[in-house]
Amino acid sequence: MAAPLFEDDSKHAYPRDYLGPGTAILEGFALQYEAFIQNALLEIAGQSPFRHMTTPGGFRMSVAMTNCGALGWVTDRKGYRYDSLDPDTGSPWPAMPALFLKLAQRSASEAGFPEFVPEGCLINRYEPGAKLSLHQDKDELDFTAPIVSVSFGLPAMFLFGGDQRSDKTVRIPVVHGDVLVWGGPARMRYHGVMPLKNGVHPLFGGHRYNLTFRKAR
Ligand code: MD3
Ligand code: FE
Repeated sequence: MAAPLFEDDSKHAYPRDYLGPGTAILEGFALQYEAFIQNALLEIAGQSPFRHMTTPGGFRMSVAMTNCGALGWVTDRKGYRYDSLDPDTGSPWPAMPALFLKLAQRSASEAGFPEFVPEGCLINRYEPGAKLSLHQDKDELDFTAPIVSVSFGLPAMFLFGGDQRSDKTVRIPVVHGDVLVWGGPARMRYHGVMPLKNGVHPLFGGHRYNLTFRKAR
């Protein structure tokens, strides 16, 4: 870890490529969008409510999900895939708000991916105890595009591994307003989220929200 520029930078300012080539941790980068995003999430969930999907193996996911944009990520007994329709409503997913796209593209540019055009945004809602086991994101057809991850609400501990499930993992604390970008050589790295701890966030209450912007095809 590089020396901090200022005394009180010690908890912040990760150096470039801290987690390896193709990664970027943009601390607080989404803070200026918090009010807009809070409102947008209410509108999106009003059209396509958060739901606990089922894995192909038959397990109920502890994380509740919805999507916005042209393509949404879904899972059920038939498998993982992207779909232009919400299976619960039979309608297209809510449109991606212009500011979501702007935030995603600004983030990707900061991380060295200026061409990024996401087609969908998967929205994960964590309640205390909810977690995401170590996995790779491999349901997209284009691995040259990065994934942009934006976190709001309660803090979480992120697990970041290598290209093999058995590679050692590091823990990265992620808080309200943080943006993480994974592309290029980092795109297929295993990752997960530790069980969420209890708490109350002033804006988002007892939940954590994570938005992942993806180019699906
Ligand atoms: C590292 N969500 O929805 S994205 C997911 O906090 C997911 O809910 C996380 O993992 C969450 O699939 C945050 C983190 C992420 C996404 C893609 C990656 C990390 C990645 C691709 C390669 C390496
Ligand atoms: Fe993932």
